[in-house]
Amino acid sequence: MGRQTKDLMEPFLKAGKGMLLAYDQGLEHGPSTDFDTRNVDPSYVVEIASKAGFNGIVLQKGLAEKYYDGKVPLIVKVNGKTNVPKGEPISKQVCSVEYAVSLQARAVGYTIYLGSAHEAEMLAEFGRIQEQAHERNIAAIAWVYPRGSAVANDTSKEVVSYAARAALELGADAAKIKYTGDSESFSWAVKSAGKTKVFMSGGPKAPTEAAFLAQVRGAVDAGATGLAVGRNVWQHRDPLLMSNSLRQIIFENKPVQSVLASLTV
Ligand code: FBP
Repeated sequence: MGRQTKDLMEPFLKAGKGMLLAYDQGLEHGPSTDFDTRNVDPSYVVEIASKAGFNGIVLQKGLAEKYYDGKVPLIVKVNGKTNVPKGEPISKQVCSVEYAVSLQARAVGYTIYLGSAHEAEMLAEFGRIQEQAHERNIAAIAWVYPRGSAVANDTSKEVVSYAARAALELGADAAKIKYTGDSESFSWAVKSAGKTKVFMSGGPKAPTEAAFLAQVRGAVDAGATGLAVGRNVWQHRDPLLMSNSLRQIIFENKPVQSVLASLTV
């Protein structure tokens, strides 16, 4: 029996599954890349989280300070970067675990660019943050995104499963990883993550609703705990309807076809 007996992801789960709403893209990509006049307003997205039944919301500390309404459990991203610098990616700590806790965070989130020339710095920083989070009884969630000139294909089975395993080895309670493109290969990533819970990362808005729902279905079939999604929800013409479809797959185990039918009515 290991030292960790309590499931720190419990606040973010319902019957073992979870759906998290990510809204840190304003820092990561800039407002002109991802936002329109509706979703540029943080209140719009914060409201989606509770109205659409999300199990958690991911915010940087600035948004958490000014917009978090306490209605769904909070994950504060404690590192971040803009996309202005080019070259090997690095994302450093911008918020302490202590400060995240003071904002009511039940988990902290940290991005590791696996394969970057700066990987070692992020691994060391996450190591410290994970210990501080566990000392305060909150979860440490790792976004593990293979990236940099050493990474040829960031969605291959080998690379994504390495990301998942790295999260387990580093003590993350949950890993947010990219979909590999099919359920069978994603199931190897889920197995590689062991007791670390796997959340599929949403990615840019998919070309069709059917395409995105099929990815989510594939991830759930592979044993993922759920989904951490941003753009495919708050860029959707009707975010509540889209979230309802996602809930049907994640919590009710419905097939894509029946979910699609309710999405197009
Ligand atoms: P999306 O569902 O919009 O992809 O959000 C998930 C996320 O991990 C965000 O938390 C983060 O801002 C973004 O993706 C990072 O995207 P990228 O891989 O383009 O840097």
